[in-house]
Amino acid sequence: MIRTFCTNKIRESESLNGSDWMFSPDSGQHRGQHFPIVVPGCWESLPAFSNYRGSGCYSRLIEAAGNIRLVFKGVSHTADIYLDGEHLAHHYNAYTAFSAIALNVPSGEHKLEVRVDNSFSEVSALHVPNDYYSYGGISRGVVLEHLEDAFIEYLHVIPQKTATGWDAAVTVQVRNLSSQTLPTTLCCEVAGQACSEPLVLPANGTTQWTQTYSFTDVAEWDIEAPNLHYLSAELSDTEGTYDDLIERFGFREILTEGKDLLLNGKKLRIKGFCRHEDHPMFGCALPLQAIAQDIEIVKDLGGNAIRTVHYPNDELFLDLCDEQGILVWEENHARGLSEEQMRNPHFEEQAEQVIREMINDHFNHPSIFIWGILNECASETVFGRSCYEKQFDLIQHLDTSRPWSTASCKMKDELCLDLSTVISYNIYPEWYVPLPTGDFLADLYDWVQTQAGGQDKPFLITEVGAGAVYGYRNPAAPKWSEEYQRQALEAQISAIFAQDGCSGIFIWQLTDVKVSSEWFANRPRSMNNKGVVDEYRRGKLAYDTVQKLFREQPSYVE
Ligand code: ADA
Repeated sequence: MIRTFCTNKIRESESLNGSDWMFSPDSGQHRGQHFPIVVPGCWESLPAFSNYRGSGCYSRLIEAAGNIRLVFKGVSHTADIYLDGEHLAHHYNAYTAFSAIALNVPSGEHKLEVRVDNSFSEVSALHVPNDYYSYGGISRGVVLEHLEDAFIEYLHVIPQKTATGWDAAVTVQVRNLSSQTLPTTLCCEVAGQACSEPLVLPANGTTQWTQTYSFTDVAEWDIEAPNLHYLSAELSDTEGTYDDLIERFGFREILTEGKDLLLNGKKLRIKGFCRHEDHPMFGCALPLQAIAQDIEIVKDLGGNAIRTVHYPNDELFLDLCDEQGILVWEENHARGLSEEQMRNPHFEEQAEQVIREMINDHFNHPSIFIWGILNECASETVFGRSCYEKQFDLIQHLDTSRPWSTASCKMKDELCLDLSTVISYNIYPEWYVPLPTGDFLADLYDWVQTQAGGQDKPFLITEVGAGAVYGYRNPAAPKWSEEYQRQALEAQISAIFAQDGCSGIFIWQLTDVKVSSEWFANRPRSMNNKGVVDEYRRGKLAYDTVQKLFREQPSYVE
């Protein structure tokens, strides 16, 4: 399963998820041996590989004939795909999807091999030892698609409010795999309105078709009523319909207006949580049930938003957020990179590729309300600023319909305020900084208002929190106790909601997560312990406090 709804009724596809895979590591005591392994999953879930960092090969047999496309929703973190020994594709980064195409495959059984590497080295600019764990394996779903000579690569829709209702501006991209020009008919249906047109597809190339549909009476997508609609396209020729693609979207508009963040014209108050894809039993490969549980916890806590720290998430998560009316800050992959790390010769290309793949694949999700980039990277240096500038330009080129931002920890050294449409800060008063949150925040907020490009924009706190080791109770409330975390979160959240001009908060963080043991700072238990629930999703003392403070605040402000 790679989506929560059916994405093809015509195109034949089959899931390659399951237990038909074998894994063989390239190094260590089990080098060269073969182990049965479940896909999706992380190799850390196998007792023999709980601590394995390196490379290895996944393999299985598939039945195929003709043109096929193998879709990988995520391989952590570098993948090379081989069919019967022939190299089909290379992909870097655990957190975005990619595909491999093979043409005219002879009918029969074929060997699929996926070489996977999660090691740290200079060629990996984004997966570095860090305050979260880079797991190994085929960590998201895999699908085998059987294609004809042309197929629909993607459907994008931008909903826009008009004086009489809504417009939906649609783009369809079709790819012709053959070396001949193909006449075809494209039929595209948006929320029940269909339109068809003949197209001539150039040989070995792609064609884009655009159309704006108008609606007078549609159910809007909203936090409280997350109404979804379908968008589908089909390709036909004289012999009939041979390919299709189905997407889902919502009629909703996110705008910034002065200091306000508006959803369908209503001023938002963000009550959010930062969430890593991390679980002690599944690593970063959370099954649908576990993802759904996290979303239920957010809702139970009174939350209305999740920040996907620090990378794009599994699309199953986004599908559930669309269905549940949870707003998502989705960000590209980067955490805390110094200028030196940003000068890695691979950084620019790798980071930009993540942005491209993230936006292209997740374009239609109504839940995504902000694109974020480069969490706590070198936004205080001139070189760092040039990287932010390029990446924000790329975002604007790819999607004109959402605000963009970056979560900064550079306080008054920040050089990139003017580049973001929303000003966002990660702050840790009452934890790393021994100051009351109200004073600390007011001082920072007032400074931002004096800066060119800082004033008159929405302002968000994208991280705040304190560590607590689950079960460590002590009425004297020393640091790391659940009592200390409860007090700190109560003070932090109350002060942030009381700050004029602040559109809301993302608590760091939803759950405790594993950190790389190679990371220089490390932490008690080699875990980041600032979760409101621990890694097994057991609530800490702060749970009820956060719940009360969040539930008191409405999602929309008058
Ligand atoms: C940073 C960072 C997070 C996490 C947090 C913390 O702000 O963005 O990834 O490391 O601090 O726990 O200190």
